[in-house]
Amino acid sequence: MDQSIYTELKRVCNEFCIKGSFDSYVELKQGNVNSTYKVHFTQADGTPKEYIVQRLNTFVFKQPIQVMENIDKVTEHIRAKSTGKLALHFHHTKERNTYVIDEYGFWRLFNYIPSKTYDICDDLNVIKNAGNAFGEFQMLLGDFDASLLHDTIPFFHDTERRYEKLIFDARKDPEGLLESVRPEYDWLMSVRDQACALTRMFKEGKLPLRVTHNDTKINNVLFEKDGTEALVVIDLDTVMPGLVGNDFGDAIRFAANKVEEDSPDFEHAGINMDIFRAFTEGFLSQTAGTLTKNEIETLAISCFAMACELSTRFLDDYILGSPYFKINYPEHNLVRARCQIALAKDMLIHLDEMQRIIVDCVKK
Ligand code: GN1
Ligand code: MG
Repeated sequence: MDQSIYTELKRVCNEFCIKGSFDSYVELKQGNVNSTYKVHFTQADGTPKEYIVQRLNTFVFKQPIQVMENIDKVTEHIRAKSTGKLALHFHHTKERNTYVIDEYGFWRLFNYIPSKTYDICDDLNVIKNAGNAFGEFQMLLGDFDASLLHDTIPFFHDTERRYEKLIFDARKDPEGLLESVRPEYDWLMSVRDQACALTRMFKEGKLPLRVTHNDTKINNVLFEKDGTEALVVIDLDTVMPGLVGNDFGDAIRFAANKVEEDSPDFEHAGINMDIFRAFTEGFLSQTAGTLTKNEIETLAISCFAMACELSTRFLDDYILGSPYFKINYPEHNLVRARCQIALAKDMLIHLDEMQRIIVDCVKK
C-alpha cells in the first residue's frame, strides 16, 4: 500500500458522511482515465463495509461539477422509473456536496456493490445480459430531457473531429513519432470516409439524437457474483446526447473483440460473431421497437466507426506523448491503437454478416 495514497484516501473519506473507521484500500485498475479505489471500513458494530472512492481526471473532465450534476439527474430519473433496481448512490459531504475538491484533485465516494465485472468474457448469457442492460439503460432515458444535460466533453463521439485532431497533431508531431506510426496513420486515413459515416449521417439530419451512455464497455456493467444477471450500469461520466450507434458500436468493439483492448497480440484481434450475436440480441430486445430505419441500417457500420474512432484517439495520444489515457509503458497507446485497427480491419470483412444478424434480431 502506498502510504501517501493511504493518507489522502483516509482524509478524503473523512469529509463524507459515512460511519466507521478507515482500514485499507486497493486500487481498481480497469479505467483508463479516472483513478479508482475500493476502501475498506469497519463499522462501530465490527462489521466490514466497503466504498468506492474515485479521483476524477480533470484533464479529461474539465467541468467535474457538471459531470456530477449530469449523473445526479440521470440516476434520479432511472431510480424513479425502475424502483427496486440498483443505481449508483453517491454519498454527501458534511457540506452536502457529492464531491470533495482538495489540492490532489476532485473526489467522490459511492457504495460498493458486491458484484463481478468482465474485461473479456465468452459466456454468451453474460454478454446477452450486458446487451440487455445497456439497451434498457438507453430505453429508461428515452423520455429524459436531453437539454438538462451539460455537454461535459463536447464532440465526444464526433469521429470527423477525432480525425481532424489526429491530422493536426500529426502535422505538429511534437515527439517526432509520426514516421514510426506511418502504416497505422495511413491505414486510418484510407478508411476515413467509412469511419466517419455515422457522424456524417447525423450532421445531415438522418439520425436522431438520444441520451446515451457513451462508454459501453462490458466492464461498466456490474453482474451478480454467483450468476449471470446484470445488476446495474455504472460509469455514467459521459452520459450525454449521442447516437444509438455510439453505444452499440462501442460495446461491440470492446466485448466482441477476440483479444483484450490493449493486447499486443493484435494478430489475433477480430470479431467473435457468437458474441456479436448474443450482445445484439440483448441490446435489440430492449431497443428495436424505437429505432428508426436509418439507425438499424447503420448499426453494423457503427461498430467499425467506433473502432476507428478509438484507434485515432489512441494513436493521437501516443503521438502527443500520452497526456490523456493512462499508460503502463511508453508504447501502450500505440499497442492499443494497433489492436483496434486490427479489429476494425476484421470488422470490414464481416460487415454484411453483422448487418444480417442485426436484421434477424430486429425481427424477433
Ligand atoms: C476511457 O476510463 P474508461 O476506461 O472508462 C475513455 C473511453 C474509451 C476507453 C477505452 C472519458 O474510458 O472513451 O473508449 O477509455 N473515456 C473517456 O478503453 O475518454
Ligand atoms: Mg469511462
